[in-house]
Amino acid sequence: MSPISTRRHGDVLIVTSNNPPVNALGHAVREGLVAAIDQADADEAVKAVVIICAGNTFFAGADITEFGKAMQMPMLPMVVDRIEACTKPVVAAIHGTAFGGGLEVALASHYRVAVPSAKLGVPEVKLGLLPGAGGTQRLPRAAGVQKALEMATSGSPIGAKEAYEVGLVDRLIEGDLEQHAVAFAEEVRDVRPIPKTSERDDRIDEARANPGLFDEFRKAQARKFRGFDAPEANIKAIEAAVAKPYAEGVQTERQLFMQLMSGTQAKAQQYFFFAERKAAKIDGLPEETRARDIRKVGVIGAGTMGGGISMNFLSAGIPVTIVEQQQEALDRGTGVMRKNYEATAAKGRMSAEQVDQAMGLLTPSLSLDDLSDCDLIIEAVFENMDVKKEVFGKLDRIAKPGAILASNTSYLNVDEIAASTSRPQDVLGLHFFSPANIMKLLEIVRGANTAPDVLVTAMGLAKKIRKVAVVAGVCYGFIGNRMLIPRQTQAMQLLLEGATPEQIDRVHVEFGMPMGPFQMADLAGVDIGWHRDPNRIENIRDALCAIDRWGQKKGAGFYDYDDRRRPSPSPKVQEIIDGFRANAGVTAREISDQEIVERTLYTMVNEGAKILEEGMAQRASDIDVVWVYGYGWPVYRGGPMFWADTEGLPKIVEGLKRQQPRLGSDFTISELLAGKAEAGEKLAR
Ligand code: 3H9
Repeated sequence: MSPISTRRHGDVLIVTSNNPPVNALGHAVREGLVAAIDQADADEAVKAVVIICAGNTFFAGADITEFGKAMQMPMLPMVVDRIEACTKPVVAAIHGTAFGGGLEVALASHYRVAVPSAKLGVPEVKLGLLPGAGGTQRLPRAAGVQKALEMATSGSPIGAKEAYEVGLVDRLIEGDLEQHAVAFAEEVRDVRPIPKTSERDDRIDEARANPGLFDEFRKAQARKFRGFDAPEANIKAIEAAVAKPYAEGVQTERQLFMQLMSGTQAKAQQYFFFAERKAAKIDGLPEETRARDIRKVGVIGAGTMGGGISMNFLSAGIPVTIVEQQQEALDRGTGVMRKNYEATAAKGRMSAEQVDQAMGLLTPSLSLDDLSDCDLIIEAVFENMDVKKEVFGKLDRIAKPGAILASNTSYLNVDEIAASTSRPQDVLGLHFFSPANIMKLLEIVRGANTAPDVLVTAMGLAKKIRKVAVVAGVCYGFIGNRMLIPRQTQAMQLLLEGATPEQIDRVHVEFGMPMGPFQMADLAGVDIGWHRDPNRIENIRDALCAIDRWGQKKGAGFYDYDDRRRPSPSPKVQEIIDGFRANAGVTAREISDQEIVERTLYTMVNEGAKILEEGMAQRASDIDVVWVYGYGWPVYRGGPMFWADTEGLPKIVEGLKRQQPRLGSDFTISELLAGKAEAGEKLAR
């Protein structure tokens, strides 16, 4: 049965799409839309058309699952042109998310009405693409060039109210959408000529009067777009809308679309779209598993981590009791939380009332006993097994039956922590990344005894607090930090052999990481995990910490910093490195950028493969989600596992073998990786 149905209301033809879950514009939908418009044209009794969608949303875009397969006619550009060519006025009635191809359908319609909660956007750039069904040509004509540039290059949607203000939506509808859309269609049924977005030039003329617009936009966004192909292609296509007649602009759009579609970046970004959604699925749980009710959360520790974790729940409207040992630390912690909220408000992203509302849900306390009514308790205390065990032992006595007990440990054994309670089935790891109120990633650490409903609850809660969660098994450092270890080890070793912090960081930044290992150490704090004994100097890091070079916060770390926190290479650090090299009897040699890639990135891939082979990640794509959201791995490279596939697994294995003598006696090549390379298989696909 076709997902498109038609019925008449007076002289208006109502065309309804019913293609759950998101009314993607798959083949049957496209075919049905063309047939419906043909029907409207052929039937004299029809004077106007309303296109509307059943379910949660207006068309959320082209059907991404069809990408890369043989194209089936009619293609979307033909469908939208057919809609615009209809001889009866067509009204798009929008609710939910009119995204990508969906917005292109709406733009080709002659009028657009929307409910106030609707969102309109062109997220193609996030899939490494551009709106390829006339969107780059019609959007600037309807919304103006500046707005079109912003929407197309960010992929972020705008709300219906803003869409109305910029001229993208003709009327906001309160009440029943279909009923009002039909009434609107009746109002405009006789208006001639029928307004076609492709024929509008008023907004284009505005832009022509401002020729510097595109280069200014490029310059202002250069940092954000670094490494990505799609934003520039979007800009070029919109530039063509201004510089060329409509039909030629469409051709430019087509060429750029095909170029992007055949590139690796689009494949990586589309892979990642599904990777992110797959991560939410937990393998091996009984289907009937239901989540526990979480109405109140307890957080132990009001430091940076505990405060950040608490803010997630407060922002989602969930009350939090936060516990510290000393009044002063408690006051400091809650003060920082309020300040963070106020900073968000100052940027206009929150109102003063919302700040008060969120903080109003917070109960500061000095006693763990106050956590007895919490449904979930998250411990964010000092990273030390004895301390954690003591806390969990106490919680076991205090927490109500069925409460979930979580540790925010970054490395420690969650099973050992669970064993200090009488209810290991209620215990799991919830590893937030710093700053915890901002970073999207959450590692859910599944202990040997963690109950299925505890996992399901954690996954549901992650969605509620707008995190992307990935399930990890119990191993040192879980997924993300475990893979960081070989990278850090090799980066330090490379310093001894002759590379500089600047060279290693540059290779990582050129690869697309937001920063390299030493820039990251300086930002996070070189002293994290340091033994705090300035007389015990066993490695380069100890030496830096001993002289107070703790990173940006001290104005010096692996780099020197000026008063505006701009880094420069440090002669002092080089002296320290040279000293360690001399002591180790190593002669400095020229290190190639490729060697840095092989020793710091290939070894990460190898560790990822071991994580997979040990079952510590459910799937390769989960590892990629961790690295993109937790550490800024460039999404246009898909993540370390996807990237390894694009490099070619045999090349990775060869590189590792070549470097093996330098990788330390503990280093072994993952059997899974070697096996897949040998068999011509891939890790992530
Ligand atoms: C495009 O339009 C190109 C054109 O310009 C040119 C063509 C020539 N296709 O996210 P959710 C699935 S490019 C296929 O969990 P939510 C999704 O995988 C497209 N499937 O729900 C999931 O499946 P499952 C431009 C899709 O409520 C299920 O739907 N459009 C598509 O949190 C539910 O998704 C976009 O990029 C799709 N287009 O969010 C929009 N979209 O249940 C992409 C979703 O098996 N989509 N699915 O895991 C979104 O942003 C969100 O899905 C949306 C709903 C906001 C719509």
